Order: sequence, then structure tokens, then C-alpha cells
Amino acid sequence: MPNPERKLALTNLGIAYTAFIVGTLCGLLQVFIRNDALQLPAWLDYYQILTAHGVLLALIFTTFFIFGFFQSGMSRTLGAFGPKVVFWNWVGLIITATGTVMATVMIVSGEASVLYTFYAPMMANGFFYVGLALFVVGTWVQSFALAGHYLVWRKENKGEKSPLFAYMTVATIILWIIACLGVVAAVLFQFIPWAFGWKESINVELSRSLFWYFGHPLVYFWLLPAYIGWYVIVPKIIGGKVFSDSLARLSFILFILFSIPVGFHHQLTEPGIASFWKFLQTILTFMVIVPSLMTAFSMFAVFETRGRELGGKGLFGWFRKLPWKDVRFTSIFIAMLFFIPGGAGGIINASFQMNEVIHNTLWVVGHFHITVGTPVAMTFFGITFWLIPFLTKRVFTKALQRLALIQIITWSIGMVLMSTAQHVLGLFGAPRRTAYTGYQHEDALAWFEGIISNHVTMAVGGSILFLSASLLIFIVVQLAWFAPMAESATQETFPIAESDARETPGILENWKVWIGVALVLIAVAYTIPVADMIQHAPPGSGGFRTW
Ligand code: HEM
Ligand SMILES: [Cu+2]
Repeated sequence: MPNPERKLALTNLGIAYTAFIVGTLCGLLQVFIRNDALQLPAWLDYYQILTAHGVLLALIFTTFFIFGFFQSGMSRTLGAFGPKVVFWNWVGLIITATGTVMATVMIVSGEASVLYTFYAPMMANGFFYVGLALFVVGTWVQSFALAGHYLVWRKENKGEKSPLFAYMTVATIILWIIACLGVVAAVLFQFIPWAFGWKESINVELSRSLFWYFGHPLVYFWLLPAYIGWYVIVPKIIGGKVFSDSLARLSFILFILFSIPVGFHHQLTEPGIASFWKFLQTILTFMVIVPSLMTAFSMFAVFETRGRELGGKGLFGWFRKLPWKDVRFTSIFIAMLFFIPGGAGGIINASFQMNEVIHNTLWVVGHFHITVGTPVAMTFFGITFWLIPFLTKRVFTKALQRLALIQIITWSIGMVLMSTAQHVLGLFGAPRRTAYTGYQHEDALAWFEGIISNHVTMAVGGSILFLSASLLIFIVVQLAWFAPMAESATQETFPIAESDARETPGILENWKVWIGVALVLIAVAYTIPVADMIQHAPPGSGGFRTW
């Protein structure tokens, strides 16, 4: 791979892992503060740390990692970038980084403790929102640069289907751009004028709905790149092939269609949205189970086929034949296992009535640590183990591989402890996003008398997690600067599985059709309720600083 792409991708990954270590340190502080084991100095606030944790991990770590992964994969599968593609990727990266710095400075200086969902009427310093806007615009520029590279390839290869990696990248980019329209509208037309004092009040309901129009597909923006790892990378690592090219492409299309018109499932307890629209969006939410199970099915089909090729006999003999010692595979396999309870929990969250039980409790925190915090994050770790050495032309040595295995195992143990405790505490009723847990009340104190739900489990889990995160950073630094140089850097160390696209229907790559269908679904799910929110808007709210 040419050096410009290597530099681009490494810069993105470097920023991602810087955000990662600071973000996980905040996580460590949180578990101790919540348990009253740590008192913060007067100049530091729990909600400031929690905002940093959410923004650094859920927005910054994920996004920078994803673009680094996309840039390297697009160059690997479609060929070297032209000078324009390289230039615009840099422009986008610099804008994204500028936005990141701006938002981070605001959080650190205590001007924006509004949590990563920045719900109105809490009001941060206007420059926090400007930072967010720049962040999104920068990702768009990088997205358009990658889409441009893809379009050039298609022009030069008329009639051919694009490589699966590139196809999936374009699908993810389309999802991201459509999703961001909501948050960009809210930030530009509502938050910025309001925070700078040009407008006195904000339509709270509308701002939250625009946020969640973005916030739900955001989780698919994290998940789809992980799925690229599952569909395209893992089969090659274990020596197999993509199970079905058309199934893989169809599942990505379905994710675009069913992940956007569903944001109301985060607002089920909010007044001001008629239950009919909540119900409609709940049904659309459940449609996403279809491509999710398609993904699970095809992954296990790949595993079983390969295990049998390697001589596995009987019902489960193939399972033992899989290359468990290869941490590039084991990491992602464990990530998939975490997604089973993660996905099941998601169905509970999205269910109209059951949401009532878990809404805003620690259950939700338990949920997203076994969805984005492990299946997505650990897939990214697994990709990091070969991607950084590929980019730096170094060797992922045996010693580092052993450390990586320890890292994966400790992350899993820490997460099982922390997330199970959070799920259980949430069922008892413990709220999320609070700096304290006891409320000086015996009922609340009784939550912590269980084996899992005591004060210690979450803190022990969180501490193991932070140790694991530090170990990961040690491995990343070794792979970036200190591991021995490879004698010959081959494309092979960037695993891309063979995928037979001959039978794949051409319509799956007709983006106009799918963007059209997505927009129709969005219009059906949102037009009337959003028009309602604007037409029958209450007086609106001024800004509040709750910290
Ligand atoms: C060392 C590892 C980690 C620890 C100890 C940790 C701990 C926590 C805790 C205790 C909370 C809940 C705080 C509260 O509601 O009061 C939380 C929230 C959160 N965590 Fe983590 N976490 C870790 C890693 C991650 C990772 C890797 C991600 C995502 C990639 C993540 C994403 C989030 C998000 C989005 C929130 C919600 C923030 C909010 O409510 O505004 N965490 N974390
Ligand atoms: Cu959602």
C-alpha cells in the first residue's frame, strides 16, 4: 500500500487510541465515584468526566478508527488513491480533528458538561456545538473523498461488481451521511443560535427528536465497520471464504433501510409524540432483527464449513478445529458472543412496555457496554492487531500475540463483571448518569446487597477493564514504533476473504434505488410527528447550566 494512505490511516488510528485511553480512564474514575470510593477535587465534576467518557469513546474513538480502517481497506481493495483523494481525505481529517479539539477543550474547561447526547435545555458554551458541527462536516469530507475513489473505480470497471469491502464501506458512508442530516440541522439551526444568544429559546422536543434521528443510526455507523471485519476479514483469517456475497450485501442494504426511521424508540417515555408514531417506529426497529440474524447465520456457516474442512466430525467437532490460538480470530469471536446478550437486551429496550422498566436505569449502561463497548470495540482491537503492523511494516511478534490474548481475556472478564452488575442494578431501579448511588435511603442501599449487584463488582470490573485498556495501548505503541520491521511487507497481511459476486443481483449496487427507499421510509416515519412538533410547539425553553 502506498505511503500516503498509510500515513492517513495511522493518523486516524493514533487519534482514536489517544481518545481511547483518556476515555477509559474517565470510565475508571466513574466506577469509583459512583461507589463513594473517590471524592473529586472541587474543580472537577462527575458530569464533566461522564461527558468526556461518552464523547471520547462513543464518538471520537469509534469515528477516527472507522475512517482509518476504511482508508486502508479502500486502498487495499480498489487500488492506490489518486492525489485528489489523498488531499480531500486530509482536509476532512483536519476538520474532524479541529472539531474534536474544540469540543474537548470545552468539556475540559467545564463549559460543556451536557453529556454526549447534549440534551436541551441544558446549554453548553456555543463553541462546543461549533466543534460538533466541524466534527461532522470533516467526516463528510472524508466520506466524499472515499466515495470519489469508489466512483472512479466503477467508471474504470464498468459492469463489474465492486469488491465487498468497498461496497460495505459505501453503504456505511451512505447511512452516516443521511443520519447526520438530523444532528446537523439541530446543531446549526437550533443549538448554535440559542447558545450564542441570537435566539432566546429552543424547541426541546424537536431537538431531541433530531438528535435521535441521528443517534440510532449512529450505533449502526459503529456496528457496520465491525461487520465488515466479520464478513470480509474473519473468513480469510480462518482460511475460509465469504459465505454468500449477495446475502452480505443484502444485509447491509437492510441496515440502511431499518436503522434510520426508528429514533423514537429512544423517546418512548417522552410526552409530545403520539403513541401511534412511537409504535410504528418500534415495529421498524424490530425489522433490524432480520439482517442481524442473517449476519449471525452466515458467520456460523463460515465457521462450521471451515471447521469441517479441517476435519471436524460430528455435531460440534468443527468447533474445536477453529484457530483459537490466533488472537485476530479469537478476539472477534468473543466479540460476537457478547453480541448475543447485547442484541437480546436491545429487543427488550425497544419493546414499548418493557422499556418502561429499564428506561434511564443502569441496565442501559450495561447494555451499551456489551454492544458498542465490547462487540464493536473488541472487533476494532482484533483489527488493530494486524492493521497497525501492516501499516507500519512491522511484525506482530509471538510475545505481542500472547499479550494481546491476555488483553482480550481481561477485557472480557472485566466487562462480564461490570455489565452484569449494571444490568442487575438497573432492574432493581438504580438510575444511570448519577454521581452517587445510595440516595441515603434504605431501599436504594438494599440494591447493593446481592452477590452480583454489590458495590464491589462494578468497581472490580471497571478496574480490570482499565488495566486491559492500558495493556492494549502498550501493544499499540509497540506495533507502531518498536516491534521489529517485517522483512517483506505483503498485501497478504491485510486479510480480505474471497467473495464470489458473479451471481449477485446488480440491483444491490444501484444506490439510487436504496437511498430512495430509505428516504421514503424516513418520510413515512417522521413527517407528520415532526410537523406536529413544529406547528404545535410549546413556548420553548431558555438554557440551563445544571453543573
Ligand atoms: C475501562 C472501560 C470502561 C469503564 C470502566 C466504563 C464505565 C462506565 C460507567 C460506570 C458508565 C456509567 C456512568 C453513569 O451512568 O453514571 C459509563 C457510561 C458510558 N460508557 Fe463506559 N466504560 C468503559 C468503556 C467504554 C467503552 C469502550 C465505550 C464505547 C466504545 C463506552 C461507552 C460509554 C457510553 C456511551 C456511556 C454513556 C455516557 C452517558 O450516559 O452520557 N464505555 N461507562
Ligand atoms: Cu436505538
